[in-house]
Amino acid sequence: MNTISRVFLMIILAACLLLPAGSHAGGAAIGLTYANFPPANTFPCVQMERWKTEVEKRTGGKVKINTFPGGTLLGAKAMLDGVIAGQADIGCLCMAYQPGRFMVTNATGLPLGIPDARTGSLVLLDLFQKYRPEAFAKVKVLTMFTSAPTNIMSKVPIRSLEDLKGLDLRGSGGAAQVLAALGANPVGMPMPAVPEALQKGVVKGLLSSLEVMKDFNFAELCRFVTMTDTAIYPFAVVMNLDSWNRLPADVRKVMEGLRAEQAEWTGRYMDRHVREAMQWSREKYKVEVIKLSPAEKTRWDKRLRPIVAKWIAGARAKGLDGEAIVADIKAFMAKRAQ
Ligand code: DTR
Repeated sequence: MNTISRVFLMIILAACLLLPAGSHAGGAAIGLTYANFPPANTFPCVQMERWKTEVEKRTGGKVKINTFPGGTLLGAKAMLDGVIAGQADIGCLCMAYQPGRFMVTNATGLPLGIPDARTGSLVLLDLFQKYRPEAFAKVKVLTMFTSAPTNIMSKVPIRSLEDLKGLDLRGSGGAAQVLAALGANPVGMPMPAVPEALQKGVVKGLLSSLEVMKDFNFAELCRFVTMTDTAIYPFAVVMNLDSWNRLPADVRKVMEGLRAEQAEWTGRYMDRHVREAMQWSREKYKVEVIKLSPAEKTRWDKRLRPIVAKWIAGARAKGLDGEAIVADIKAFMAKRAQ
C-alpha cells in the first residue's frame, strides 16, 4: 500500500469513528415512502416533513423517508386502500372524505365545540385509542390530528341564514352536515379540487379551517369570512402493516414515541398558522371578518343542535353506541383543555 492509499484509509477510518452512535452510514438505510394528497405548503404536508425529520434524526439515520406531497403517489380518496395494498408505506388521509368508512373517528367532526386544533388532535387520538375502530384494522396508525375549527370563506358576505340559503358552498363530512343544517347547498370534494371549483364559480365559498386562506390563496377570491368556529376535520397517518412489521424494534419505538407528540405538534402549528394566515388575509386582501350578532348566532346554533342527535341515531342503526362516543369526546375535551 503506498503512502497516499494509507492516508486515504486513515481518513476513512477516522470518519467512521467520528460518526454518531447508531448512525447507519455502514448499512443501507431503510427506505420508506410517505404519500400525502394536498400541496407541499399545506398543514398535512408540513406535519409530514416534521415527522420525517424527527424520525430520521431519532433513528440516527437508520430510516430514510421519501415524501410525496400533492397526490403524486396517492390521491385523497385512494389513500387508505393504497397504503393497505402497499402502493405507499405510509399515507396521510382526511377522514371526512369518506364519512361512512370512519364513523367512530368522524364523530369528532360533529359540532361539539372543540375549541382548537391542539385539543381536537389529542381528543381524536384519545378516541381512537379507546375504540380502536375496525376501519384501521389493516394498518398501523402512526398519528392522528385535526384541522382547526371551521369557518365560512365566501365570495359574497354572509351575515344571516337568509344570505346562506341555497348557496353552493364546499364542505365534506361533518362540515357538509353543518352547511346543510344551516340551509346552504353543500358540495363535497377533497381540498385539492377546491381552487378550480372556486375559480370556475362551481362553489361560492367553503367551510374549512382558515389557514387555507393563505396556503391556497383563497383570500384572493373569498373576501369574506363568517365566523362559525364549528366542526373540525379529522386526519390519520397510517402505515402498511407488512412495512411496519419489517421495522426493527428500536425504529418502531421511535415512531410510537412520536404518536401523541406529533398530534400535539401539528395542532399547535395549525392554531398558530390560522392566526398568521388571517392577519395576512386582512392585510393583503382586506378580507372582512363577519361576527354574527348574538341574535343571529342563536338562530344558527338552534339549526345545528339536531345534528348530534341525528348522528347518534344513525350510529345506533349501524350497531355503534353513538351516545357513549359523544360522551367520551366531551370527556376527552374536558381532560385535554388548557
Ligand atoms: N378542512 C378539510 C381539511 C383541511 C384543512 N386544511 C387543509 C389543507 C389541505 C388539505 C386539507 C385541509 C378540508 O376542507 O378538506
